[in-house]
This record gives sequence, C-alpha cells and structure tokens, in this order.
Amino acid sequence: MSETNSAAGAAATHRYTAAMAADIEARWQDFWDAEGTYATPNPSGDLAGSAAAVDRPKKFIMDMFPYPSGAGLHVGHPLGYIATDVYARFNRMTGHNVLHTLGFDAFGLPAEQYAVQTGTHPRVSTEANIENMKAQLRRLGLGHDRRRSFATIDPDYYRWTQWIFLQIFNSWYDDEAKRARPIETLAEQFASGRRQTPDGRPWAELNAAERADVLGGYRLAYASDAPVNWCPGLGTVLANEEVTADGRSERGNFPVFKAKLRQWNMRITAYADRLLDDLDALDWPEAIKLQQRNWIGRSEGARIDFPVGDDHAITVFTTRQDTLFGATYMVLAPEHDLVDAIVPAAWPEGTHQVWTGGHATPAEAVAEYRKQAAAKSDVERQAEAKDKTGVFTGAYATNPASGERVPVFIADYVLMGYGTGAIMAVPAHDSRDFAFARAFELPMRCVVEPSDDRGTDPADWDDAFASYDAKIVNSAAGTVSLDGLGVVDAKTRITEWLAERGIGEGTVNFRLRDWLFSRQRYWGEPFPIVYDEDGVAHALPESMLPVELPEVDDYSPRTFDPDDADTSPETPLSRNEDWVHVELDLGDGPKRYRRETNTMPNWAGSCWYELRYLDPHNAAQVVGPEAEQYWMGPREGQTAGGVDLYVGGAEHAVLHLLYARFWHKVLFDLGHISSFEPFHKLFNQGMIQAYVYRDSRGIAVPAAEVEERDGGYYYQGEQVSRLLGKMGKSLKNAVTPDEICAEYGADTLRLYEMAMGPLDVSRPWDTRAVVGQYRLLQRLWRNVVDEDTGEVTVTDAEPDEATLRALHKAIDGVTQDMENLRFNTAIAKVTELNNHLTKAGGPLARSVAERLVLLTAPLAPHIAEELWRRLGHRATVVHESFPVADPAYVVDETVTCVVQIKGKVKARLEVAPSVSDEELEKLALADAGVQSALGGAGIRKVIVRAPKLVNIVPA
Ligand code: ANZ
Repeated sequence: MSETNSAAGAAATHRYTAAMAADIEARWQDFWDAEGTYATPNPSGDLAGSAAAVDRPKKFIMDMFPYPSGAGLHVGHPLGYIATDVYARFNRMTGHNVLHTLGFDAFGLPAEQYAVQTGTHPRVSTEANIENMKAQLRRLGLGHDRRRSFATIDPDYYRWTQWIFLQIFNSWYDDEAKRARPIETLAEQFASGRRQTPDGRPWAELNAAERADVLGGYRLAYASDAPVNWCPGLGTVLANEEVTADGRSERGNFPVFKAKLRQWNMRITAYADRLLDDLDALDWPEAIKLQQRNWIGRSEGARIDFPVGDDHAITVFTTRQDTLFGATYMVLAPEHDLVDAIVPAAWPEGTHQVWTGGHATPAEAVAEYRKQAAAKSDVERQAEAKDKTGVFTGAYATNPASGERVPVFIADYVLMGYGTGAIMAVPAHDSRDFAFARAFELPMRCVVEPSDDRGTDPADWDDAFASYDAKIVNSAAGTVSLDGLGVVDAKTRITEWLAERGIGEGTVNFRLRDWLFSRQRYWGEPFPIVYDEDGVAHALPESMLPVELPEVDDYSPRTFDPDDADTSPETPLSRNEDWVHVELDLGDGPKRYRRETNTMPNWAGSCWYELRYLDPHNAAQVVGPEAEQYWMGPREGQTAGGVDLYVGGAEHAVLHLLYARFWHKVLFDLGHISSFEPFHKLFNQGMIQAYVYRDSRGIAVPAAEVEERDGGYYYQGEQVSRLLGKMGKSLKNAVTPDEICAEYGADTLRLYEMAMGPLDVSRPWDTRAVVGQYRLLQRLWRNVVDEDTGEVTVTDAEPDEATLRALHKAIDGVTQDMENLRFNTAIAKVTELNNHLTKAGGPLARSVAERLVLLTAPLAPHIAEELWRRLGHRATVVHESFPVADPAYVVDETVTCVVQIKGKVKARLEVAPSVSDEELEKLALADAGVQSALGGAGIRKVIVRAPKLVNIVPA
C-alpha cells in the first residue's frame, strides 16, 4: 500500500482505500463462488442455475483461452478477459442468459521443454501453472461459470479430441454431396461398382490391405509420404502455417527442410471452397477475413496439356489461358516427375551455350541444378529478384494452340507444391518469365495489346506488360482465333476450344495445402490409432478412448544439428516399448498391434473447445444436441450459428481460426452439431505495450528501477534508452495484475485497462496513470457513503432536472458504448456523471445513486456489489436490470420546426435536433393544427428539411 493511501485511511476510516478494496473484493468473490452467481443453466437442466434464465435470449461470450505458462500473467494478458467480462455482465443485466467461462490450452512445447530441463513431468508443472493462473484470474473478479472450465490435457477432454480425430479419420469428402460422409458409404460405392477402384479391379478382388490403401486415399485424416517441413533443430515436423515466410520454424527460428516422411495429414483442402465462401456469413474484422482468403488462395484458371513427343504431355496450370499464343517456352519444377522421362541422352544439335550451363549432357545439367535448388527454401525460390536461374532439359513441347515447338526448362522459380508444378511461360506478359527469357535469350511474343506507348515488340520493353484490361492480338491459328477479344472473353473462348479437344479444361486451384497433423513430441494427445503387422492403420473403437499418455523417462524429442537435412525424427513415445506394443481384439480376435507414437499438434485441443463449454460433463457425447442448438445453433442474423462474441489476438488469423472452422464443418457434416461455423463474431483486442529500457550494451534493464530526470532515463546512474515494445519477463518490464491489485484493488485495474483506449488498439502501459481510475472509484464511493461514519447518505428527494439530464444522458451513452464494446468511452461517461454529482454537492437522491451503481456494475463489479448491498438490497447486483434511459431527458434541447402548407405556416413543433426526415414528416402530419388545415385533402408531396422545416403540398 502506498503512503498516501494509508495516511488517507487513517484520516477517514470509511474511505475507499486499497485495504478496503481488498476486503470488499475478497468478500464478494467468496460470495459469488458460494452462491454460484455465474452458474449458467442449460435448457436441458443438467447444469443448474437460475431457472428463469434459459427463457431469456442467450449470449455465448468467449475468449481465446490461455496457455498456462510458468511466468504467470502480466497486465497485458487479461485485457481481453476483462473486456469480455464487462460485456458479459452488461448482457446479464440486459436480460440475457450469458455463457462465459475460461479453460486452459495446456499441451505444447514450453511445458515439455521445462520437463526436459528439470525432469518434472509436464503434467505436474502444467497443473501448477493452471492453479496459479486461476488464482490470478479469480482476483480480477471475472464472472466465469467455473463448472464449465477444463484444460485440454484432462483425459476427460482429450478423450473427445481423440474421438473427433476418429470421426475425421472415418470419413471422406463426397464432392457430389459437397460434404463429409462416413467412410463406409465410400466402401459401398466401390462394392456396388458405382465408383471405380484406382486400378479398375473389382472391390471384391482387393485384399484387406489393398482396400485400406484405397480408402486411405480418401479419408479426411490420412497418413502419407508427402514432402513435409522437417526441422532437425526442433526434432519435429511442422505445418506450413508454423513455418515463417523465410523458411524457418516460427518457434526457435531453426532452418526447415522438405523431407519425405510418413506423417498424418488432415484433408482441409477438401473444404477450401466452403472455408472461403462461408467467411461472408461471419462478422469478423475484414483484415482477418482477407488473411484467410489469401491463405486459402483461390485462383481460377485452366489446365492445359502440352505434348512432348508421342508419349508424354506436360500439364500446366495457368490463370492466363488467354495468353496461350504467347507461351514461347515451358518450365517444370526441378523436382517434377516428368523431368527424367523427357530428358534426351544428348543436347539437340546447336543448343545454345547459355541453355546448357556448360554441362556435357542434359542429365548432368539437370542433376547439378536439382542439387542447387534443393538447398533453397520456397520463399528464396520465389523471391522477386530479377536474376532467374534454370537449365534446358533438352526436350521440346508443342504449344497446342500455335503448334510451335517450345523448349522445356527446369527452373526453381516454379514450385512443385503449387498448381501442377509446371508452367507455360509467357515472357511478354509475366515479369518472372520476362526476366528469365532475357537471361536465356528466349523469344517473346506480345499477345495482349499494350495500352501505353511501349509498342508491340517486347524486345524494346523494360518489363512485361501485365494487364487484364486490354485486347488480345497475334493469337490466331487453324481453328481458333482470339484476336480482338478482351481478356475475359478470350479466356472463355480458349478454354472451350481446349475442352472440346480434350487437351485442357477450366479449373480452380488453391494455395491451401493439407494440414500436417503429427508431431514428434511427448506432451500432446496420442493418436487413437494402432498398426497391424502389415503396417495397416486401424482406428481404435470409441470404447478404448481415451488413449492416455504413458509415462516415459525422457520427454525430449531427439534433436539434431539444425542444418543437417539428412536426419529423421524419433518420437519420445516410441521409447516406451511396453506401451507401444499392445494385444487388442479389434473384432477378429486378439492380435498384436503397434501404437502410433506421434502425437497431435498443439492446435488440436483448441479446434473444438467452444463446444465442450456447452456441455462439459457429458460422458456420452461430445456435446448434447440440445445444448449445442441452444447456444450455437443458427438463427436470424447468424445463419451459420456460432459463438456470439469471440475475443482474442489477431495473430491467430490462419492457424487456430482456420483449423477450428475446419473441424467444426466436419462435425456439422456428420450431423453432430447444427452450426456450421464456430465463431459468429470475432473481435481482435489490441496489445498492452510497455517501455523497454536498454543500457549502452543494448541489454534490457529492470523498468521498475529506471528513474526519469531532466528529460532522460537513468538506471543505477547510467543513462538508458527508452522504446515502446512488448511486455514480458525477458524485457524486464512486466507488471503483474497482482501488484496493481495490491496497490489499488482489482476494480481499479479493470477500469484502467478498459479506459486506456479503444479495445482494438494497442496501448502503452503506464503504472503512474492507474491512480486516476482509483480516484474515480473513491469519488463514486464518497457520493454514496459518508467517509467518517460509513453511513449511506442518499435521500428520498426527487432529483433536479439538471441531474436527471446528466443521469439519463450517461445511461443512454453507456448503453450504446457497452453494446459496441466501447468501454473506454463508457468509462468517460460514468466519470462525467460522477463528477457532475460530486460538483452538485449534497446527498444523492436514492434513484440516482442506485442507477449510478448499476451503470458501474459491469466495469467495477466489487464496489458495485458493496454499494448495492449498503443501499439496502439483499440480492446480488449481477442479475439486476441495467438502467434504461428516459428519452425525454436525453435530448439536449429542442429546435422549433415550422410546418407550412402551400408555403403558409400552419404549425410549430418542438423537436430534437437529431430528428430524422421520416420522423419529422410523421410528427408534422400527425399535428392537430396541420390536420385541420388540410381539412381531409389528400397530399401530393411533402418536402422535409429536418429539423427546421416541413412543407406540405396538398393534392
Ligand atoms: C501463364 C501466365 C501468363 C501466367 C501471364 C501469369 C501471367 P496465382 O494467381 O498465384 O494462382 N504458376 C503456376 N503454377 C506455378 C508454380 N508451380 N510455380 C510458380 N508459378 C506458377 O498464379 C498463377 C500463375 O502463376 C499461373 O499463370 C502461372 O503463370 C504461375 F501473363 O501462366 B501463369
């Protein structure tokens, strides 16, 4: 406690001080827990709560749940939690049944690394961290329904994570029905002959392993040997979303290599269209929607076959099929399967020296170039740098439209993982191709007429001419001509022409890749999968869930030299032989199986937690249908259903938010839930930043010990620099909520965090400014309680007009602000009202005092409860009604509106300055004087100039 506080406390024993706040807050927190004040009932009645509540409109308000780190919370963490708590409290007071709780996302790397360092089991340290974080959060007075809380590491929870995995594993995506369906329905299609097996053999002739293989090609969760992101430094593989733009691990910043490894994947690409289209139904920040759209990356274009000799054809993906006549060479990704098949034994006669790279044979050139390309990341390969590299394969293909022979190159600017891994190069109209053609002295042909004055000979140009808004030229041969068409029409024409000949078709390509779903980690959900002696994967039956994590002696994945790409992963779970080998009866008698030893990625648990909050103790179902429909089902204005408000950081745009949408859609398709989107409204809160002070060596010094003098900053006598940055332990500038609660109380901390600025904007923390909100609460207290006697000072007198105006304007403004998550301006309005009341002096009218307390309750719930009780109420303020503004006191003043008929004044109305044209017209026509002046005559026209004039022209 600061000196001023204790001094003040001594002067007036009933003053609101930190000590009093601590007492009030602890008492009400205990009361809320004991009474179950925040217990939210389900319609089915299995979770008790106020029975009347389920008849009210529901509001499901949710935070992105925290990872319980060992460092505990700093004041930046609860910003969003306080905001959702204020909003939840406001909604309880405006007649909603509010679901608000918080769980813990507790699998993941930090606990595992801590375990590796200290030998403590990750469960032990994680559970301790959770307890610590729970205590810190409880101290803030968050109104969570604690019965609905859980951690993703609870076997009761991850049992259902594994169950969902099985649902995904046991389904396939039916492109005709455009939804996931149980895998048996696919097997039936093969069995009945409705669908052909890949090699055309009848289903009955395939043995079990062959059938498993075929079905595996369709399952939404599947193991494959595709190239994955292997990170030797971390000892695990990573999802694309976990690799940075420069090809390194997001965690740890280690090099990431492409390696072919057998891994689990989720077929999220099957949902690309729906993930894209359904964004339109969501109330999300545009920036996040855009990031998802770009990540999914839908491109409309065409696939076109270019024959190579008599036996091969290169299929390209292009978004500019209209430029087909301008394709003067082709490029394959160096890893493309066709390369080896088309490379001739020797260079064709007279091959240009620049094309061969000085190599004796095409095979040698290709082998050499592949080596170089393998050492680069995709991003390096795609860099916009003008110096394009590559080498001629020695082969030629035929441009199907012009009939010309075009040379085939390999070059690393074409990626294997996109489109077909092959392109038709149109140097005149694509910058990368232009640069390459310049370097390799390849021909260029202008087929899109430049709209500027560069002329039509690309030899004179500095760069390609890329435009969609131009005419096609030089594009006619045989049976097809595009000349004179615009780009869009030319695309349609050439696509039809290709399709008629069976050498191309319109197609849609996505940037999105399947989601790599296995990790070589200990601290994650085990897969509910075992392998038989033939290596066939079997899903465990539901009755064998959960598959619990076994004890191991060594939690660490095997890590390697970060730069050594020739290594491969080894899982910690594989070290426990007793666990790995099991005898099970999976329907055909007891057999030996080997368990899957990879674990799920740390995103798994957060893919569906919103559903478990609805029905946390359901042992029979992932979520009961009644609870799901009530809390998340589609309704008016919310066609996809989903959480009413989801608050969290913008950094989750493509990882968590994309994965969760995908799982939700699978569960929807399989009929387990009625909503097809998890989060209807998303809001990204800003960050709380903090000053970082660094000494002359650039090392951060403890911010709390820095002094400010003469416009400079000093630490132990030495001048230090100051910059705004992140808050955290490592930058030695973390401020904990515990410190602020001890110094001022949780209500002050809540107010300060909410008052700092608009919720979506980042703001710098300033401990010295916290006291401002403390003073507000002290004035509020003084307006209701006598500091010397502790008596409530309100009277039963009627408030004066000015007070009523101030009160109702505040109620009106605060209500609107609360609805729109503008808590900073809501606090400004409460402050203004409180100041008005302080200035007016004298005891408050009870009706004013009570409404002031109710207005404050969502923001500062402890002091509000205390004052409410002292004002004589027995029940908690939490479920009281929020005050309603009387419009008569809300309007500032009135203006006089003149109503004319045929230009003559017939009436004068006193109206609000903000009145709308429509309202004013209604008021004017309803006026008795106007009615009698019209004398029943019809109206031809009404001219309204709100707020001052209405002119009526009778018929
Ligand atoms: C001919 C062409 C002419 C192209 C032109 C562009 C402009 P988005 O929009 O990102 O989908 N492309 C296709 N596959 C590729 C790969 N694996 N690696 C590198 N580039 C690839 O881009 C599609 C365009 O990117 C395609 O259209 C192709 O170049 C190139 F005036 O084909 B285009």
